[in-house]
Amino acid sequence: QAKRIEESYVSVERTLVLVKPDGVARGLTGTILARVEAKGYKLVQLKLVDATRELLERHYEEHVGKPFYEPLVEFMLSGPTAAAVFEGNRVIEGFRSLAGTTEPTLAAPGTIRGDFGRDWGLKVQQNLVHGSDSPESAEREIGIWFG
Ligand code: IDP
Repeated sequence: QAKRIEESYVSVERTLVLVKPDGVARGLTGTILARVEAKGYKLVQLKLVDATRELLERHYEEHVGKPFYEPLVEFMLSGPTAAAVFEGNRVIEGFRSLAGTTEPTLAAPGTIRGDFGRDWGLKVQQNLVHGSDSPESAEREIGIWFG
């Protein structure tokens, strides 16, 4: 464990954070971004985006064909998304820990999804935020949203 901590100590990364349309519509953009900043990560890019189907097809490439794919894309088309890039040591893992598990009903209290999200019936996809899950995904996703 000590070795792992030492090795990861210098892993400065960037991650793509999205405040999804439910978060923007509920007026939680500032609150959510403030939590990420308060944990100590540096905001390096930020914009509000009306995502297109083409952009979302690229972003959610790995989910094409899954039963939740089409409802997810429809949801992501329903309003603007706040797209941000945060930087810091192990920010990819750090943000995902802050976000909480995918299903907001089960996400731990203290996390973004746990504190502000819940199950809205069939709309499991409404879980407020997205965060890249690896350095490779982060590079790919930042390219998609910021060019
Ligand atoms: P993550 O956002 O927690 O990394 P992923 O498995 O990458 O979760 O799924 C991407 C997004 O797809 C989720 O954030 C959620 O919005 C949606 N999603 C995932 N699984 C389901 C599901 O079973 N039903 C509806 N939506 C889902």
